[in-house]
Amino acid sequence: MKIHDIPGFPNPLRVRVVLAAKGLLDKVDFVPVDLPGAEHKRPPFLAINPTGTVPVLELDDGTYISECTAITEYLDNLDGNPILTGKTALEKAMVHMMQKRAESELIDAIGIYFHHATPGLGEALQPYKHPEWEGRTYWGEMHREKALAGMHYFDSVLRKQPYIAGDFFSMADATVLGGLLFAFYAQIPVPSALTALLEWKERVDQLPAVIQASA
Ligand code: GTS
Repeated sequence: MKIHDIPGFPNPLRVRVVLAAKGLLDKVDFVPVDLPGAEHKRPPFLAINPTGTVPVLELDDGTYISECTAITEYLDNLDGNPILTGKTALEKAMVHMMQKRAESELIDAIGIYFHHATPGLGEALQPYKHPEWEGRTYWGEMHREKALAGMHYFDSVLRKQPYIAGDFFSMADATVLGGLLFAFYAQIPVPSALTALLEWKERVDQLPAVIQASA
């Protein structure tokens, strides 16, 4: 298997955590994609993922799977023992619900803020984001506020349970982790009052899968 991604970036981290948790890190080859150079917006990459984003999983038979959730489902179920996407009907529903919230209320909102209200990854990519770039956009700024509201929401969730979707580390935790990495790059600090979210971050940063994925 191959993973097309770029190390140290937020959405790629989500899948690297999954690979580490499943003991698959050394079973894949990583193919670097030049995001600052806008390689992912040109035809050869768009042929493998029309949405022009990383990560993408390439299987040995030539199948390409994009979207972190789809990649996670595949990897988590390969050995018939899903540990990140839920085992029971209720667990699966909770993981998917919280995972979707982690995307829409946090990591995707930060991505919009980063690419549309800041210079983002630089000049090569900017034409694909905001051709009339002159500065911050109201739309981009709104998503900074949305991401902050998302942080407050996940803090409230973590005041009641140890992990984002319940009592085990799941795909939803990996998404929030990627979101907070993105928040760091986008310079949106987690407010100090969000002690449950900050404590969760310290705790999951110590998990072997997260340490291995971030190495
Ligand atoms: N929903 C997608 C997924 O789950 O895979 C999101 C993927 C995504 O946005 N990836 C980012 C990307 O390719 C990488 S990162 O910024 O999170 O590190 N961005 C490129 C771009 O041009 O927006």
